[in-house]
Amino acid sequence: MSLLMQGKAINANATTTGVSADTTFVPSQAELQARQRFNSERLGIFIHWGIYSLFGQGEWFMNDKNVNYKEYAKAAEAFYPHNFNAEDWVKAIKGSGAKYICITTRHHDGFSMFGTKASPYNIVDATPFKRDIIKELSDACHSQGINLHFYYSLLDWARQDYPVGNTGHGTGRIAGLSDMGKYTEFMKQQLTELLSNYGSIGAIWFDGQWDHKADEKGFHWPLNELYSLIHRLQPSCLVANNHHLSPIRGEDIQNFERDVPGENKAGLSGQAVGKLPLETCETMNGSWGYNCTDLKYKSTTEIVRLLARTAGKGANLLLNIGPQPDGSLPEEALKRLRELGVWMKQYGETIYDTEASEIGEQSWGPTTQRGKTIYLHILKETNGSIDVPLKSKVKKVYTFDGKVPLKYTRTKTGITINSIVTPGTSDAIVVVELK
Ligand code: FHN
Repeated sequence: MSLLMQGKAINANATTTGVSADTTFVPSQAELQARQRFNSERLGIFIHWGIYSLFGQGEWFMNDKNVNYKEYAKAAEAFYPHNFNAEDWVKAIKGSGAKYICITTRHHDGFSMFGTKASPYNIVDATPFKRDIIKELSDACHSQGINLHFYYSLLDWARQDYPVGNTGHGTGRIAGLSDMGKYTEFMKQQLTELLSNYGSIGAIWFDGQWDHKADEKGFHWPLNELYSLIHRLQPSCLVANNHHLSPIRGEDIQNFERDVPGENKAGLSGQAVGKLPLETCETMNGSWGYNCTDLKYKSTTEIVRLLARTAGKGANLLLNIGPQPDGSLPEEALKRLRELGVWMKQYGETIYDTEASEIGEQSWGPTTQRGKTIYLHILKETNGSIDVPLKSKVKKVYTFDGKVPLKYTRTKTGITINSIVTPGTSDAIVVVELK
């Protein structure tokens, strides 16, 4: 078990003991269709926004600096994001080619970014801003036609009824006051609100299960109750749980944090890749919540390459932005959204609604496939030719740009494509049509 201070996660053992999963669960037709829709989308934008943005040190500030929850709550009294404009956010995000937005409705700090009757500690009742930004965002998403997902933290550093786990030890909660039954009712009330007051929701994205050890005695995450509530309230709402374990019944998406499925460079994704729709989440710079010292944004080329690599694994990329305390998206993020949009307009056909191809990822780059068309995403310099292992018979090979036919020769294991020019672009795409 390891605590990553930047990855901000406890990596639990690969067991689901301690979790009440419904072993009889069978996904409904609506859910299966929603999985299909999700699986075709390939690009989503993650938003980590809360009162923590005021401190400019990321969403784990409260834990990292051992801030007492009563002191931390004073930030709510100063939260007035006067530049927040949901329509503008959605327009900029849609412009990137993203098909969905996933926003933090309540992160580990326990502050609800929506108007909830379950606790006064929320954006409507506890800030001078008084506006339900989740309502405004959901209205904008529905009117502009982009799917909306809700991030929801299972753990809470501010509530007494949440049993103290691996994190949040310095936030002033008194261990003896925990009451998991009461906390479960609180979560159920909030999830009911989230799925009743904001129209159709594409997915609930849970996080924080790793706060309690998988084999902890006497502790049970009530996942069965939460998942069945979600499926009952909105049958087409998907369930994702970023627990860094293999998915359990009732879940619709397998999540990978900061890693392409099958890789485990960040140390949170050792689980085997399963059959559910896959999603990789990654930051645009290095932080989830707004961090005023983190200006190390990935270049658009790096993002495009990551997108091609995740699509090559049959996964979606959920790319994160941490909005500023004034409610605007950082200029560096907006720039990348615009540039990504230009790329997606031209090359989206090779990404959306594709699957992992029979070729897989090669030394020169990943591959995607739709029907009998395979897209080779050449990301690395080549010496004028590439080897493509392939069992199927080839009809034609050509460049995606300009549809220029390319010569190829048969080899024992597939084909070698000649006269490959690797331009200085993010991704040189070659199309292979199969017979
Ligand atoms: O602790 C969180 C972190 O703040 C952030 O929300 C990421 C996003 O995947 N998930 C958690 C760590 O697993």
